[in-house]
Amino acid sequence: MQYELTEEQETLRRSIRDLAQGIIAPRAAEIDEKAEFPEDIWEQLAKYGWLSLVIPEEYGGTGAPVLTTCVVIEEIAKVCASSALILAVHSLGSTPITIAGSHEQKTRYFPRMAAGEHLAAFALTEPGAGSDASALGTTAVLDGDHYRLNGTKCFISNGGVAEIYSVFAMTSHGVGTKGISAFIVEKSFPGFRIGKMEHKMGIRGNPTTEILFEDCLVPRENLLGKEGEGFRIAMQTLDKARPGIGAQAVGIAQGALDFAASYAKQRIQFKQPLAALPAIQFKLADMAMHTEAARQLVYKAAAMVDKGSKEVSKLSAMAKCFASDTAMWVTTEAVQVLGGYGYMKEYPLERMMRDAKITQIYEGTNEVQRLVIARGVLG
Ligand code: COS
Repeated sequence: MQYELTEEQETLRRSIRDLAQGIIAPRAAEIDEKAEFPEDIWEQLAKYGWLSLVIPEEYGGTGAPVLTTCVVIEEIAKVCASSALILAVHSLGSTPITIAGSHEQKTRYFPRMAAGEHLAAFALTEPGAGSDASALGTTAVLDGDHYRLNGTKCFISNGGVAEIYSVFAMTSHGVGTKGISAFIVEKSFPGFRIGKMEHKMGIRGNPTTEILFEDCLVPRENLLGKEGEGFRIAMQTLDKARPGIGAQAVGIAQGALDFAASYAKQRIQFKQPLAALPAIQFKLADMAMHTEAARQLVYKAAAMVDKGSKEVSKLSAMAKCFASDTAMWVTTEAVQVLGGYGYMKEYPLERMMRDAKITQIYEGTNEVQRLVIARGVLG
């Protein structure tokens, strides 16, 4: 079964493509070079409603299907993976509230997130809890009307620029993952501090930071769901969000393929365009084949999330893993098509190759994805 987009999704694709090509593409190299968060692009995404896609309609959002969000992320990532992350992480950070938030919590937080005024982030990872997401050291102790949070989160995308954080912390010990709870934490809460800013290989236009909780006071009403439900909320969130990273990877791969193909038509070697050489044609053909296969898997996983399929953990993991491995391979091949020029910062391919690498690592390493897929296969 092929995942064809609806007329509306195709229209949205054309519309975000115009914004991506016209406004984001010319900024991409500079954003990477300066490692600056593109406030101007955040503004554009907010102004034209792209950040509302991931917020339910009844709370001021568009409530778009995950598949639509994937198409939008893909188009932005074709030209700038960092800019695509603004939406991908807004989606990741808001999903725990969509899944487990009460009507009051949604009424309070969603309208400004839909307007793009408040960005969201997802704070699960810690220095000692990466792939082993249940080994959290951050604690949350109930103290009157507040929980008191202490601990350190790391590698938080949208760190510092987000206003709202979905945070996971231990509320009881000795009961494994059942001791983890989820909270909505505002940047302005007392005891919340942004720590070290990371210097990264790629996605340099998105701030990746530590978050420190130093007796951070979180109102009791900001607990998401019930105590002990945090791990399930985190895993369900990742199931829904991973196709978005797959979409980012597909966008990076397509952007690299498009650039390499157009270069190959112009670059003359051996008295003919590179594109006339079978060695280059075969490379481009393989790159196109893998990219299209990854796109179909991402669209299928997204459609399955939208349908609420039971297979969603396995399919989301497949989509994220396959698409990110594809992006890494395609961008490496694209650099090769350009030869020495591909290695130079004057061309966008070395940036795309660096950006592709993180898609194999974040939102669960591809080793974790293979573990999840194997569990799905073996039952
Ligand atoms: N949906 C709902 N519940 C889930 C779930 C899912 N996708 N995955 C696991 N659970 C539940 C299990 O059913 C189990 O519940 P019970 O105790 O009631 O049976 C509980 O959660 C623990 O599950 P499990 O035993 O599988 O946990 P593990 O510690 O083995 O962890 C992995 C499994 C490795 C898959 C998990 O830690 C993980 O996804 N790690 C990567 C984290 C990640 O992606 N980090 C990226 C940073 S966030 S950008």
